Amino acid sequence: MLKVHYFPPSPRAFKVLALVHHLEIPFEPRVLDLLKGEQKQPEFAALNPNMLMPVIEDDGFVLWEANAILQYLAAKNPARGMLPEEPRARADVSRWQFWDLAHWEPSLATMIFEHVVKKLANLGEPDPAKVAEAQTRFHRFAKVLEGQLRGRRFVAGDALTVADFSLGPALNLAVPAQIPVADYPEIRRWHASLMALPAWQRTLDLVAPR
Ligand SMILES: N[C@@H](CCC(=O)N[C@@H](CS)C(=O)NCC(=O)O)C(=O)O
Repeated sequence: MLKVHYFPPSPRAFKVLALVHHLEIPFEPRVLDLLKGEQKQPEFAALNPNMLMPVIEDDGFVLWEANAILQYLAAKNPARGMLPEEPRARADVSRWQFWDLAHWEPSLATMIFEHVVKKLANLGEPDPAKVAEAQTRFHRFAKVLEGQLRGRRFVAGDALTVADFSLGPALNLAVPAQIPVADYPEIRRWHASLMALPAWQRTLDLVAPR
């Protein structure tokens, strides 16, 4: 059975768990507590030498990097259409997943770290200079995503794809991470439609603090 190694509060973990739920893949949850340094244990470092989660194990095949995991799981379940087979449609989805890592995620990760992780891990107050820099970067790229979503239900068109599962999860933390989404009605509309997905709700339930 598919094993998913994850730290519940992480949006990168959410990407994988939400897709696993959406594709209705049975899985064995392997919770890893990053706050206790469990990612540095030799058994986990043997799976991912970067000592970062999420990681999956699929009958002996180990894969890390959340967006690569999304592509793999979607490709294994082609009937669900989460990663189109037509080359241009597929390239469009990949483009948004690469854009996620290069441009979208870094600013969001900084805001999440400064406002959420620091509180969780008792690492002190947010650094105003880092927050300001992340916000400037966020606004630059949020305008691009806002334009892309105008006239489209989802990022790559009217069908849900793994691009949505890459780009959406960090916005689940928009309120506590103080991500300035107020001026982006298309982004808010799109994220609300992701929140309404049964798979999104099941994942929120799974990762909720107990
Ligand atoms: N590019 C990787 C990033 C993975 C990553 O940075 N994971 C973080 C949590 S969100 C982690 O495991 N951190 C543990 C550490 O820094 O020790 C991916 O998308 O999977």
